[in-house]
Amino acid sequence: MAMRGVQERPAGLHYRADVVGRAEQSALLDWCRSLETEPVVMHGVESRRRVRHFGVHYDAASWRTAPTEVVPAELVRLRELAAALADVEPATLAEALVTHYPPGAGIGWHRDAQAFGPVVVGVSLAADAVMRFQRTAAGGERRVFEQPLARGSAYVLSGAARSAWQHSVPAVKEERWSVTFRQLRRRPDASASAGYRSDMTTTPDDQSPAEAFQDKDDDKPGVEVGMTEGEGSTFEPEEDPEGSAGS
Ligand SMILES: O=C(O)CCC(=O)C(=O)O
Repeated sequence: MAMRGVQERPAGLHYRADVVGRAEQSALLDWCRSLETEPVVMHGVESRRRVRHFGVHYDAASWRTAPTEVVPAELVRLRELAAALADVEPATLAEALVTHYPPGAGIGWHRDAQAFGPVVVGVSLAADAVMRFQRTAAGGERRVFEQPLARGSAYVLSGAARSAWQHSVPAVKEERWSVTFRQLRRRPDASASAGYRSDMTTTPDDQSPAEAFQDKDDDKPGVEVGMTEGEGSTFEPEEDPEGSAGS
């Protein structure tokens, strides 16, 4: 079903097909399928999609980040590709989020949490999908866009696509995996290891030795208005005219 609204390509959205070749996709998928994953739990409800965090764990209920196991060797080349597309240093992509969408799973309208930096790169594996975008323009007009995400492709969300537009992935028909790389605006919140802040309102003073992050003073708790069931995502509970909220 076509989205209702005025078509506008989000500024800062970049898409590149065939970033990952077939053989590499196949090896990555074998590895992804071997991972233990967990559902995203929001308000006690488990999402249908399942996730595994590397580098940084993000808790959708508390909005807190915490250091977790390092980005593994299997994702290093993918992170380099992602970084090249986004024109950032690979090491700044501190979080790698592996997401499994079984048939029927998707992700609802959201913007990624403000704990994460201004650039998000996502790689699609196993099945084609569509990423939908929406924003409300001056005067209340709805602007929309649909970006097909072919298997093996990558997208970059930066600028307005990252900060002003919401995105969602409608329920997939076939099993899909994605790997999302994100920067941090600051070091992780939770005190999973010595020196990490456990209070989101504290000014960072001792940076994580392991993680690069961008220290921006516009990252304030309370700016986020609610969370989707989506991992690593900030949900703005606007009406969903497409009825396509995620799993
Ligand atoms: O699966 C994707 O490509 C999108 C994931 C996403 O939007 C998120 O995890 O916040």
